[in-house]
Amino acid sequence: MPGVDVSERPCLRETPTAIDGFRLWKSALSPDQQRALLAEVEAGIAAAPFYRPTTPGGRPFSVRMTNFGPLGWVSDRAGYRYQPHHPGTGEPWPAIPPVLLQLWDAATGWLEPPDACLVNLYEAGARMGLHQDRDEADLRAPALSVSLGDAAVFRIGPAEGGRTTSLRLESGDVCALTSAARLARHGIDRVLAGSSSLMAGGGRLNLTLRRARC
Ligand code: MD6
Ligand code: FE
Repeated sequence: MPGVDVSERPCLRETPTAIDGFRLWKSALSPDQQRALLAEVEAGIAAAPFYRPTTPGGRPFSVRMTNFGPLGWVSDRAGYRYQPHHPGTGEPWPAIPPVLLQLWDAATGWLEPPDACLVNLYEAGARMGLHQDRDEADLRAPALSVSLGDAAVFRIGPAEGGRTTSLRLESGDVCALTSAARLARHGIDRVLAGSSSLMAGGGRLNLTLRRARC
């Protein structure tokens, strides 16, 4: 994209939250950085198209998914797991965009880079039920996510269940589940259609970076 330096460091000012270990950086990516990242995601999905996974019980997810990086999170009748290839094409996943590796460094300080980047596409009506991210080998490593496109209502609560809190995740926001919140239950209740003009045709993308293997 002309005039946009995708290697420019994201501007990280942490927004305090009331949840121990849940970290939030509102507007971490500028509009130019969001457009540049979107262009990189679009290049990646040309090689690794979005597909609709099913739960182990056989129910289709309302989001479509793909992955970047050495490992990708997949779900089907055989269960949840990380694997090195796209289930549809059989090809390795595309590389994680460098700006996301920089963001991981800058935001988390975790020494090992992420080896998996799940890409979720929310089209009209898509949501994500409350879940825990727990398929990773070392649950001390953080999980960091970037939101692009339409805003979403994100819900988060304790690992053991109980009271949840809702907050809005908007385009360019970055959040992380770390330490005491690494196993927090979280999900997306709804996406606010028309709230962003980043993606032609609307919708929301969420990119979640994780360390799947030690
Ligand atoms: C989403 N996010 O924002 C779903 N997981 O579409 C997640 O599931 C998530 O935001 C781990 C860490 C941060 C997240
Ligand atoms: Fe998650």
